Amino acid sequence: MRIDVVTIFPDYLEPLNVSLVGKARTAGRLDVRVHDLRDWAYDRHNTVDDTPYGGGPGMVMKTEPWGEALDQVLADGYEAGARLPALVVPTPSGRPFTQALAVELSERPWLVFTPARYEGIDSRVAAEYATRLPVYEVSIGDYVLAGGEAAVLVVTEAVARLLPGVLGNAESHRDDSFAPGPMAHLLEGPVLTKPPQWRGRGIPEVLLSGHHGKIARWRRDEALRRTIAHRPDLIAAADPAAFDKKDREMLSILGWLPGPDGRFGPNPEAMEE
Ligand code: JB8
Repeated sequence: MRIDVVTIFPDYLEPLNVSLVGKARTAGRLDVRVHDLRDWAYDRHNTVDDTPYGGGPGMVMKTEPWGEALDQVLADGYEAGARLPALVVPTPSGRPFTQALAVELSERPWLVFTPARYEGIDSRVAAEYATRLPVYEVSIGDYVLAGGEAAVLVVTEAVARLLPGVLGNAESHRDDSFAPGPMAHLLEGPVLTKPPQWRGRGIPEVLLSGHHGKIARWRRDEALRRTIAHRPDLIAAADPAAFDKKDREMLSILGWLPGPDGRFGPNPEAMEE
């Protein structure tokens, strides 16, 4: 996969040289190019922003530097043999970035990221390139950053670990929370390692038993408990067929029952104070 990033803070993308993404690059699975947007701002001050039409606070990134930068980055990529580019535009008003979208992006050969600063990029830029390329406007969550660079790091890491040959067989994607599979609707429960006693805290007996069936059941119950506590929306949205008899017993203990449509929700009886 090829990734281009156009930014006014190229240094912000240094973490792409480290850890899993850095290794994917040195292993030849990922070709990352970071570009300085100001290289395409031709006035004396390399201006990339201006005041918003219609008034209001803040500044908006100008069309021309982005247009010149993207035309050049796309032309250079094509020249190097890259094909089927997709634009990825981080913005708090984008579609939510999910594991499903990470999988979709990981199947593309070439991603061009356009992280903005200020109040974002003049909307005509995305509209213009959307006539030629797939454009993904994505939000990594319901909070406000000062710019899109951190979102590029997030999306790139989520995508890179899905590329063939990057993770290795030991860490399969099958058991990832949010990936299709048995953990699709569940958060992971607790994880524990040695020493067996730490500051008076031990290890649940079942994990030392060697009984694989009981261990799997314990993990599943703890996953259900954590999901009800932190992300009840995941249980409420899940196809009830995802929950077996033992899951249903645990959900009932946690005060969750199937409603008229079969989906699980909090038992109003059990919800008193
Ligand atoms: C200017 O919160 B965010 C985000 C915030 C931003 C820009 C991009 C993304 C650009 N502010 O995901």
